[in-house]
Amino acid sequence: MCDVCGCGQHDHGHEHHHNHFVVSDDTTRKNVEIKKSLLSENERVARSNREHFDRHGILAINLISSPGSGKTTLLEKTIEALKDELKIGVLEGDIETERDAERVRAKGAAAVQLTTGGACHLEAPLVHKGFHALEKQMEGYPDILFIENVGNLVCPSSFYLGEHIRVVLISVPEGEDKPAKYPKAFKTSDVFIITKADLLPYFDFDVEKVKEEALSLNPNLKIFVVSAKTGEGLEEWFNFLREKVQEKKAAKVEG
Ligand SMILES: Nc1nc2c(ncn2[C@@H]2O[C@H](COP(=O)(O)OP(=O)(O)OP(=O)(O)O)[C@@H](O)[C@H]2O)c(=O)[nH]1
Ligand SMILES: [Mg+2]
Repeated sequence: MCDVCGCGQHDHGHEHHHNHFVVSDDTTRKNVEIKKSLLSENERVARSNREHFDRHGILAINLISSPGSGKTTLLEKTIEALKDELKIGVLEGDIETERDAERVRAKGAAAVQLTTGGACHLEAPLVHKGFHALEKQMEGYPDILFIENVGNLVCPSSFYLGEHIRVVLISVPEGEDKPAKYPKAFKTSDVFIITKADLLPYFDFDVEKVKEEALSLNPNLKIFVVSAKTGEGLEEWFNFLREKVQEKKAAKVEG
C-alpha cells in the first residue's frame, strides 16, 4: 500500500504462503532500520513545527479517521460557524486530488492541499512545507490550523506532525468495534468524535459501549457525538475549539 511507512513492505506481487510474522532476513531488518530513521527525522521536524505554531499562538489540530468518516464535512460546518470570529487555515492531506481543499475554500477558509502521491499518511516535513504556503496565502497566521490527514485509521497514528490536539473520528456506519481494533489511534489521540449520529436509528451502534471501550484505551479522551446533517453536538465542539484557542493565545502572551 504505502512505500513510505513500510505498511506495504510485504506486497511482493506474487502468490506465496510464507508466514511473514516470523520472517527475519536481511531485507526485513533493513526495512525496520529505515522505518526507525524515518520516524526520528519525522519527530525532529514535528517538534520544530510545534515550536513554530507555539511562537505564533496557533492551535494545531490533526484529524485522523478512515476514508469517508466525515472529516471534511465537519470542517465545512466548523468553518461556516467560526469563520467570522477566528482565522482558520486548513492543510488537506490526500493521496490524490485537490477536492477537499476546494470544499473548505468554498466555505471561506484558506487551504493548501497536500497530496502524498501514494503515501497513506502525512509526515511532518510535508506539513512544514504546506504551512509556509498557507502563511503566504493568508498573509499572516491562522488562529486555528486544521490538518486533515489522509483517510486511514492505522498509519497516521504513528506520525506526529507537531499538533497540539489529535482528533480521531469514527462514523456510526463503520461499526462499534473500531476502538478495540484500531487501538493506537485512540491511545494517541486527545479527542474522539463519533460522527453521523443521525444514522444511529439504522445501525447497531451502542454509543455508551463505544465510549466505554475508547475510554478503557485512553481515559483522557474528550468525547463528542455529532451529526453534520442535523447539527447535533456541533455547538459543544465549537465551544471546545473556542476555549482551546483562548488557552493558546493566553499561553503566548504569558510566554
Ligand atoms: N448522514 C450523514 N452523512 C454524513 C455526515 N457527515 C458526513 N457525511 C457524508 O459522508 C460522506 C463522506 O464525508 P467526507 O466529509 O467527505 O469524509 P472524509 O472523512 O473527509 O473522507 P476522506 O477525505 O476521503 O477521508 C459524504 O457523503 C458526506 O456527505 C453526517 O453527519 N451524517
Ligand atoms: Mg476529506
